Amino acid sequence: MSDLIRLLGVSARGRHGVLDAEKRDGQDFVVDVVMEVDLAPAGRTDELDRTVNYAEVAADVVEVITGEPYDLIEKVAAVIADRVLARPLIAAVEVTVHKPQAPVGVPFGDVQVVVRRGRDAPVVIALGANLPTGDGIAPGATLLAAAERLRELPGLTEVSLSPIFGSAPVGGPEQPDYVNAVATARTTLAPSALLAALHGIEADFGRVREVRWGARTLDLDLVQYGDPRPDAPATSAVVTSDHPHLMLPHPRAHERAFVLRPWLALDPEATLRLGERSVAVRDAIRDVADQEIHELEGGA
Ligand code: PH2
Ligand code: MG
Ligand code: MG
Repeated sequence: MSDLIRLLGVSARGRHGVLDAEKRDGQDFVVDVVMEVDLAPAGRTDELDRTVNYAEVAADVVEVITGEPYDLIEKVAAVIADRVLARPLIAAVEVTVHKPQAPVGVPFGDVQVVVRRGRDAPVVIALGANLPTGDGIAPGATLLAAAERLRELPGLTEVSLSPIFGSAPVGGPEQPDYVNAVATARTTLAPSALLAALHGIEADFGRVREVRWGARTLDLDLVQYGDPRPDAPATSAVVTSDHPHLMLPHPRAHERAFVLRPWLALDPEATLRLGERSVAVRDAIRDVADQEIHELEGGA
């Protein structure tokens, strides 16, 4: 059973409707938003940035009600659902738009449309390791085992793993060379839930978080969530986030050969969202040509 936030009865005047008089005079619209969000992190920490701020969602709803007039409340509901799904902690949403003063022609109580939207998005995950685990698994074998764990993760499908590359460490203290790879997949998980699952796998391989950019047994970074093409539907659209616990797309992926090279090897058409722009990985890679990286013969 999943956790929910229910925001009910947000109301404002809008000008949505097919009739000229509706566009001219306006009427009241009432909106309910039910969001599937894992509330355990907020329950544990009592921190607002671990959950969805319902006041922000309410402000978005009012903006859509009072904004561009549409003919249909179906469209109003769809636009609200898309706005809600842009938030990285939300797995699925149900939006109800009520139009209690609709020109129905006979006495009636209420009319409502309900739209439900989940997620189904392509994702890109970068894998890296440069220390053996406590029980002696070498970094290359760790990457292959981690990819197996990704294949077993509920809500993650179509997992493909790139060849494994060796790379010189970028940044951080002096440390051993890395092995790196990239996995692409599709997911129905919210970005935050996928990230939590990646952290769980890291922990299972003995990852400890001490030195920033220091040596590690396993690093799983969520590089990109969603389809970066501008015309992608909202259920698979790229999610951008400067949330303190979840930066999306990964803020440094575009300047790291150890992400771009394996990604390109897996998908020659790979595209990376950078701010408002979509950049072909095959182009971005030219700017990192100076970084030391080579494909390892026969994988790990
Ligand atoms: N990861 C880092 C820092 N530097 N360098 C290489 N070559 N490969 C990595 O995976 C890597 C790094 C922080 O995650
Ligand atoms: Mg990293
Ligand atoms: Mg990381």
